[in-house]
Amino acid sequence: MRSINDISESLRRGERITADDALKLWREAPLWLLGELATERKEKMSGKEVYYNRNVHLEPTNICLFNCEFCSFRRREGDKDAWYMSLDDIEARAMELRGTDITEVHIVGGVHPKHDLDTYCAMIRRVKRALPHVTVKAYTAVEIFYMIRNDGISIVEGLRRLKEAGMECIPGGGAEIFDAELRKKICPEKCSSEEWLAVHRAAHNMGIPTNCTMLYGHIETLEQRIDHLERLRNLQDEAPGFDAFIPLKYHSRGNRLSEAGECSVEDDLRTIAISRLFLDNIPHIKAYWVSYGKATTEMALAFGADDIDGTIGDTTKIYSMAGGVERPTMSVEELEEMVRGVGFIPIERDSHYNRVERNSDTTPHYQNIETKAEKPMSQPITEEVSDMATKNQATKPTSSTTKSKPKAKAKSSNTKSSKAASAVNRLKRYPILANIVYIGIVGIALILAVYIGLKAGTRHDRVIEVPNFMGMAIEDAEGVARKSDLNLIVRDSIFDVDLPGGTIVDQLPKTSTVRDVTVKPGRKIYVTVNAYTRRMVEVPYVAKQTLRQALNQIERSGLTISKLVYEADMTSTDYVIKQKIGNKEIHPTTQQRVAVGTGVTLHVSYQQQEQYTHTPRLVGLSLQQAKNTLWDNGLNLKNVVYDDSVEDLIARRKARVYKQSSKIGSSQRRGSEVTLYLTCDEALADSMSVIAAEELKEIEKQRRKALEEREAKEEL
Ligand code: V47
Repeated sequence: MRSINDISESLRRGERITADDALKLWREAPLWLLGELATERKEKMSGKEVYYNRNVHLEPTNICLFNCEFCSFRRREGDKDAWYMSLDDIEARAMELRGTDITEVHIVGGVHPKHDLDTYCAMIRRVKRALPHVTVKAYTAVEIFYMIRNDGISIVEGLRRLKEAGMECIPGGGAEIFDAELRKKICPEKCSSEEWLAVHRAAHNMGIPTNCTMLYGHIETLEQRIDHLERLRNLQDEAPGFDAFIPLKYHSRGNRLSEAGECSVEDDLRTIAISRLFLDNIPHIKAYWVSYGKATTEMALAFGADDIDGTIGDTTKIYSMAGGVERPTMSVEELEEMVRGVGFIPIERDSHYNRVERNSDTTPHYQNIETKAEKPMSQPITEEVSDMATKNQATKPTSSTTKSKPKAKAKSSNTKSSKAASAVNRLKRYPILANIVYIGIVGIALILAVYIGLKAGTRHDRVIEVPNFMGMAIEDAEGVARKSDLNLIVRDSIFDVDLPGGTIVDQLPKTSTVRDVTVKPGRKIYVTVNAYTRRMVEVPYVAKQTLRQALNQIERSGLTISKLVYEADMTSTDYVIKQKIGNKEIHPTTQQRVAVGTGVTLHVSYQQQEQYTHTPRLVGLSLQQAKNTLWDNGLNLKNVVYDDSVEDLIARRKARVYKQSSKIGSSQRRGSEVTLYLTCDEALADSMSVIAAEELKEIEKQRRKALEEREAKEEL
């Protein structure tokens, strides 16, 4: 076994360490040495930069089939504090996020018994439909493995479908601890380690980047931690694709491992440092601030972490329910302050570690499109910043030796004037004051640089009001764009039978009735156009599936529902018995191509005792959302009535339901028809929507009460 000295020297030469070396370091190396070695390694890999992003989490449900010992998040169906978001809820949530500056939605939740691959794909599609330019980082390998196995398809095929739906990368959750014996104890129902690794291997081979995690600080041994890291390192050697490793500190409140307690901050810092040193092939180590809290996250940056995750906006409950940060949210300013305070350079990144640069006067989505492909720029390291880093690392006996060149350069420019040089020397005697002055200088220099850069890049500060292209023919719109010095890009096409081909149906940035939306000359305006000809698509065979699966498949293929015809059955409800296009029945062997938007009639089963369904809330939804919701609940659309505010065909696309013919929560025979009333009057739609939401809440309260009473009676 090598000595600590030998291992340190070997690390400094950039060599790989063994599992035994890592174990020795973990047990015996002084904390300051781990900090120094890990910081040196971090700086070799990512310089002085520390990354953060603007993100939210979406946790569609906490109802989970699995019952892991460490989990405080999981609930059973019917539990009082269980939650479940339907596809419409998810889309509505994503719609609320429109206009914010996030670049990533991280979707992860319980493994819900009724979710299949189609549901998971539909969730992503709904999010992408509302937020086309935001990256969806979705589903742990555990969720993915479950849905793929249930659908009886290969991992590659499952990932292909998720990718097609809009999944761009996979988060690192579900890895827990790979050791089979321990896994059996803490999460026996989850997929095995081999299966977890197989999902990530396949993703990497398909070019889908992923993250990886380790849940530590409960009942695992150090050997099991190292074994976990080694399996990750081996996979990364074999099939590179991990972007970041995230050590997840176990939190003990409200779960069945509580007795294990929580590990010390020293253990956290050792874990982060050893991860940085051992995982020499994984570019980033993330200190997830939601798990660590702000103080430990700051320290983690001096132990090799180069990422702190994002703004979050109080959107995840996994940690708060287990005793981590309550209502986790941080502004960009707070995140940046945290990084600067420890002497590093905060960099906003997208989900692929590209640097995001923002101009103050354009919409964020728009900027992201333009910056997405950019690679991270290496930032010159100023003397001020690197000095601050060394000063703040109080545990380090010697200062870092890296990046001496920029230091010398900065020094020579500082000594141009002898007065300035003596002022600098004087300042060096007062380190705190020096830091403040240095920060001031760096701040002013940055503001000046940004100002000068903006001036140079904005063609004499000219701004252009974005024209309203909606409803224009694409040829006319191109003329208008040219005259305005804008660049029109067709981003997508749809097919709407009611509209002439080539009509623009959507644009980004949009115009507004309440303020001028302006951009700089030459900017791209992304438009969606109504296609000239209908695309032909294969009719999928959806019989012998649940109604929900069939609806998802039909939506995915670009077709729509003509009607749901309910037929009595002895054994099942909401199963598709047969499907027709017009009068023609579709069989498994039928190969028929029809135009996009063609309606399919589904014959669906119901058992006598389940012949009634409840009318869902439709008020507040767009026509398409309302149709999907009706079908999902076994109902049909009768008529659509537009009020006077809906002036033309283009406006119809923006209209929302303000009234529904059947009362929310009322009992209806499956297959019944509902008429929808739509308006473009936002205030009307919003106020009716608020009333409808209240009504629904009241109905749900009453239902829960009735259920509890029934359960109480049954118990008696
Ligand atoms: O897999 C669950 C962990 C994970 C507890 O990829 C717990 O960027 C501590 O993976 N104490 C989900 N941890 C979260 C996750 C994640 C988070 C942030 C960023 C990324 C990324 C991924 O949370 C689970 C599990 O390992 N977890 N319960 C608990 N009581």
